[in-house]
Amino acid sequence: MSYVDEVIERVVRENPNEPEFHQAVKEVLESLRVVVDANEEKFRKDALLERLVNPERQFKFRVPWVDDKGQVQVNTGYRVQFNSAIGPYKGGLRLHPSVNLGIIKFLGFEQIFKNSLTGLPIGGGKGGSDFDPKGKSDREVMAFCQSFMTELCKYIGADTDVPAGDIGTGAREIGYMFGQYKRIRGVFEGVLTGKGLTYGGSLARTEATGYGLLYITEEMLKSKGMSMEGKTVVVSGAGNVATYAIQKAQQLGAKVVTCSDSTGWVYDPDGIDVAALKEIKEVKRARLTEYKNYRPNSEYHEGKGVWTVKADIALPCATQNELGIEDAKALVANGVIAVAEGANMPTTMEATEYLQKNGVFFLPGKAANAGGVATSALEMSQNSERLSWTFEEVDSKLKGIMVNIFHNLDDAAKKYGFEGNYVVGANIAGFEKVVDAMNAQGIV
Ligand code: NDP
Ligand code: 2IT
Repeated sequence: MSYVDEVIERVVRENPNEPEFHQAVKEVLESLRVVVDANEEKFRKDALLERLVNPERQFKFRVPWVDDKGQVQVNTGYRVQFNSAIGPYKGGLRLHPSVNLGIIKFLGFEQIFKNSLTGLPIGGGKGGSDFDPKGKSDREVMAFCQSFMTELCKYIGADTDVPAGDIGTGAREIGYMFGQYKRIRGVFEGVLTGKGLTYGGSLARTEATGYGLLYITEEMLKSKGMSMEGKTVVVSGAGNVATYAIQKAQQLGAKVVTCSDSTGWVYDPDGIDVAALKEIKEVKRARLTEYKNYRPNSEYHEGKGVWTVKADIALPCATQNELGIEDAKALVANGVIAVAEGANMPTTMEATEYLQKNGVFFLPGKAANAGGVATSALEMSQNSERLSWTFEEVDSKLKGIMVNIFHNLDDAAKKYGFEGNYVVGANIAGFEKVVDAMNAQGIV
């Protein structure tokens, strides 16, 4: 049996009930086959792949907090410190009822390669909790965040592990967590990114993931003699990534006709109104059912459906495995040109293969959504030098990073004989730097 197959089998056996983690490992290792086969003897002897798929350490902890009725609630917190070969652990904190260890491990594993692709010195990590911020008062969210950080603060620090936002963790949650960290540890340092602008946050971090997604998509289209100008776009999600992806797509001259949340989706033939979306989601924290009040010409539908709308470009920006084989078939039948992942692993493996086989340009999340964590690393730099850069400075660095990522994965795909396969390109390009650093640092 090949080394890759052996390690995949072992991961499945040793990590039962973690299907998302299996999926992420399979996708990466399958596309590394060509590199692993060429170095099989050395990699085997060093157990390189076994070390890569085992987190350096992981924490699971109790998070008790008191709700507004005086009732004690108990959630579970996680932080997985996956790989620190190229820098301190870096990755978001997800707050969503679906969170479990397997989900955090899949996200942490992806983060290793994503962070490597940014070209910045950040290792891979991820954390979160099964706490659901939806429907909670600000005080309840604060109580949860303080309890969560009371435990998490033992394991993180500006030079060891720097968490940030993800699903359910935005500016409000980061603020409460930062306050509690400072209170307990007594240090004002860049221990979290995505902070508010008045206490060490970076301009353009809020926009970075969505903007970065469009910068890399535009660069890919440019390499094919095309651009976003005049394209019709379907987006899923209505959170941080989706909102700023829609905004930048519109700035580049495209028309975005959909967005979605966990209960339904909107079709707006005149193009999504970003100001309305922000008011509904960021200010009122309400459902997309409200969108019709702002845009009477739009339609609201319950359930899933954005991938059935005819479009040139599809940008999944909500959550994992939200774009399956039937969705891929619908997109292809409607003539989609490109799919770029704003979310982490939103496309199933079967759907990815179907899109690629049908000539759709496919940009995987670990490259396409790397603008968020890249800008987090820029926030760390600003915190270290105790300065803040202008919006234009950060945005132009972000753009440069995304353009570079595209060419790195395009070149890696070509070098190994997989021209146009950006999944293989991204995994190999991300892997090469991490492996070089792991080899240099000995068996650790
Ligand atoms: P938000 O919490 O801001 O928004 C998430 C959006 O997706 C919401 O509209 C939410 O619906 C919807 N959603 C979440 N879970 C589900 C689900 N199970 N089924 C259907 N819809 C769902 O998160 P972000 O925008 O930050 O994150 C979106 C994706 O992007 C995630 O995969 C995240 O890991 C990834 N990502 C985020 C980065 C960042 O900087 N924030 C960086 C790189 C990747 P509702 O409004 O109903 O809650
Ligand atoms: O998935 C991701 O890259 C993020 N949620 C952002 C991580 C970060 O450290 O900014």
